[in-house]
Amino acid sequence: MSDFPTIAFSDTAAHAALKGLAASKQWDMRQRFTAESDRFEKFSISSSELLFDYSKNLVDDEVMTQLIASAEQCKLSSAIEAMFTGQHINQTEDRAVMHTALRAKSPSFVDGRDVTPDVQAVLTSMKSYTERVLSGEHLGATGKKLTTVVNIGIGGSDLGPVMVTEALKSFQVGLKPYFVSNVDGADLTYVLADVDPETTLFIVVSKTFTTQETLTNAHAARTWLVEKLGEEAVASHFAAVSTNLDGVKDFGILEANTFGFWSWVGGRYSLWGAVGLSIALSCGWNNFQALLDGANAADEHFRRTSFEKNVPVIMALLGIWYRNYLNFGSYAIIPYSQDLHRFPAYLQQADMESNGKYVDRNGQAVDFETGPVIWGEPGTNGQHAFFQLLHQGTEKIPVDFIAFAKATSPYQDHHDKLLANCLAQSEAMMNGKTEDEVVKEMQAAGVSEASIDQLKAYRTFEGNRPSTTILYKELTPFNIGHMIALYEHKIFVQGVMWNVFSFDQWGVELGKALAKRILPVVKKEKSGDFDASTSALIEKIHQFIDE
Ligand code: G6Q
Repeated sequence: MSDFPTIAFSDTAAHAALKGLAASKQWDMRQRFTAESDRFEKFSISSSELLFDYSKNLVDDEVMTQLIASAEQCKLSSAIEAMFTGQHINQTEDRAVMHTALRAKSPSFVDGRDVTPDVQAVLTSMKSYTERVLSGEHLGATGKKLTTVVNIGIGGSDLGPVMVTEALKSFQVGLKPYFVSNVDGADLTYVLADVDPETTLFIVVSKTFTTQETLTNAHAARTWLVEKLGEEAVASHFAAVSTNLDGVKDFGILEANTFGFWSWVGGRYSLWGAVGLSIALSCGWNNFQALLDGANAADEHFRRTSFEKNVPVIMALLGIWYRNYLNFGSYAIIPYSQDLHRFPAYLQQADMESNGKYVDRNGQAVDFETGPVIWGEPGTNGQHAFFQLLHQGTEKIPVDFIAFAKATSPYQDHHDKLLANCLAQSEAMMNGKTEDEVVKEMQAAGVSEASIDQLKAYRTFEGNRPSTTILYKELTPFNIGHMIALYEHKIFVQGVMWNVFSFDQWGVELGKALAKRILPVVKKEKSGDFDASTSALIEKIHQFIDE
C-alpha cells in the first residue's frame, strides 16, 4: 500500500470559501474583460508550441487562488510524486501506475526496480519489427510486402491507437491501418472485405488476452487467413501485444512477433508502448518516438511546474469548479481538426472510466459529484448540430476548443475558415448577444417593430458560457503526444481531488462477466434464471430468429 493522500476537495479549508464564491459571484464576462486589462495574461499559459487560454472561463483571482489552495490541501504534490515514483496508487488492484515510464527519459522505478531497461527492450523490438515490415524484410507468406495492418482489440487496446493513427493521418508513411473492436461481426466483415490476405498483418492487442470481443475477432480473422493462405501464413501475418504471454502462445502467435507490457500500465493509458504498434507501423518509428517525446515533455511540465502555471492542474481545477461548485453535469471537447475526430471518443474512455466512481479511497460513498459526462465532435460539424444547446440550452456546458494554427491539408482557405469558426464560437459563447443588440441589428435590417417584439427574446443569447482554447502551433506527433498526456494528467488530478481510485475499472470487469453468463442462454445451450425483462427479451430474440 502507498501513502497516497486521501483528502477530498470537500474536506479542505478552501471548500467553504469556494462554496461562498460560487454563491456570490456574478459572471458578466464582457464586463470582466473590460475591467481586467490583464485578464488574458493572467489566465493563459504559453510555450513555444502551445497557447492554453483559459481566460474565457467563469473564474477570477479569488476563485483561482482558492482552487489552487484546495489542490494543495488535497496534497496533490505528494500524490504526483507517488505516481511518478511507482507507488501502488492503484490500490484496489495493488498496482503502480507508470504509463509515464513508457516515455520517460530517465530511470523510472517500480517496486524499487528501474523498469527503463524493460521498457527500452520492448521499444527496441517494436522499432526493429516496424523497420523490418516497412522495409519489406519481413514479408507476407506469399512473398509480398505487407501494406495493411489490422489492429484487433477493444477499449484501451483500441481507442488510443485508432485515435492517434487518425490524428496522424497526414504523417502516414507505412501500413494503412484498420481497426476491429466490436464483437458485432459487421465490424470484422467490413474490414476483411477491404483487405488483401497476402498483404495484411493482424495485431491482436489484449492486455489480458481473455477479452471476449478481441478473442472472437482474432479467431475469426485467423480462420479467414488460414482459409485463404493456409496454416503456415499465421506466422508472418499475426503479431500480438499482451501481458499474457501464455495466452498468446496458445493462440499460435510466434514469440518473435509478440510484444509485452506490464500490469502497471492501465489499458486506457497504454498507447505509449507495445499497444501503439499499429501507430508505429502506420506512421513510422520516428513519428512514434516523437509522440512519446511530446508526452514526456508534458510529464515533465506536470511534475515540475507550480500549480499556477501547470496546464493539467488548471484544466482539472476548472473541471472541479464547474462540476462541484457551479453544478455543470457535462463537459464538451470540440477539436477544430478533422484529424482529431476520434479524440472525444478516446477521452470519453480515459476520463469516464477513470473518474466515473462513487466510492472514495476510504471505501465510503462520496457525497459530491465526480466525473462529468465527457462528449464532443469535431468543429465545424458540431456547429450545425448540437451547438444550439451550447448557446441557448438550459444548462451551461464548458467546452475545450482544440485547434492548430497551421493546416495539415494543402487548403489554406479551408483552414482560415476553420480557425475563424473556432474563435467565433468561443467568443459568442462568452459574449452572448444582448436584447439591445438584437433590436438594433433587426432595426438596421429593416425588420418591423412588431416582428422585433415577437422575435427578440429568441434571438438573444445570455452568454457567460465558459470555454478554454487549447491552441497548438501545428499538428505534429510531438504535439499530439503532449496534448494527450496533458489530458491524462488532468484526469489524474481530478481523481486525487475527488478522492477516487482513477486506475481501476470494476464497471468494465462487471460487463465482461455478465455477458458470459447470458451467452449460453442466448445460444440456447442452457436455460437461465434472470429477471422478467431479461428473460422476455431472450425469449423474443429466439422467437424472432425462428420466425
Ligand atoms: C481500460 C480498460 C478496458 C480494456 C478493455 C480491453 O483501461 O481496462 O477498456 O482496455 O476491456 O481489455 P484487454 O486489453 O485485456 O483485452
